[in-house]
Amino acid sequence: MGNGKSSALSRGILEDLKLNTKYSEEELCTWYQSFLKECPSGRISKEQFENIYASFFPDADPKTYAQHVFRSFDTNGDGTLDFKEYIIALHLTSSGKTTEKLEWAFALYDVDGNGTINKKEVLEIVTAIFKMISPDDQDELPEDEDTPEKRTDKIWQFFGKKENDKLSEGEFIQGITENKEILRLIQYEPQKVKERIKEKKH
Ligand SMILES: [Ca+2]
Ligand SMILES: [Ca+2]
Repeated sequence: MGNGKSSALSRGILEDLKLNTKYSEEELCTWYQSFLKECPSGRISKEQFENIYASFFPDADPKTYAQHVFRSFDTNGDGTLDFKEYIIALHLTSSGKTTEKLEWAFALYDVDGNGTINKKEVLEIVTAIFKMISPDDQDELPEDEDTPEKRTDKIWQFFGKKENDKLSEGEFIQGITENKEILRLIQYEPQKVKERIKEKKH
């Protein structure tokens, strides 16, 4: 179905997105036009993505976290986010089903992408999340989770894991589903983050 116009969304991608998200064809086409306005190349670079995060957190350091989030959305690993990856990201973070969100959270924590999560990877993401929490807010955290190390220990214990154990995707999802405390501790978008993004949108 050769489609000569580069500004039109290909039928294949459109059908794929309609199937995997709740968005309508109309919505997708409208977003595609505004996406192209923002990103004429049709791709979001890692730097652009970091800048978006930086604008949400003027007094924190969201760079590391933004890099991890970027990696988890860049499903084909080419170092950019195309429209399809961008829409899937939008879908996951707003209207995705719980299992979809947890699968994404798994991908976020599986830093090296080898299909399992070790304790070092949990520490890496939790550390990145901590950089987005202001010192004042960190002071208010419970004593047994007020540093990335303590919080990681707590998460790891909740999963019933020993120091050098690994977590499979199934264990990760099951653990979180059965224990809401883990969900709170691993939270990819801390509550404060959500509030700020909301404020910013108004
Ligand atoms: Ca990509
Ligand atoms: Ca891993």
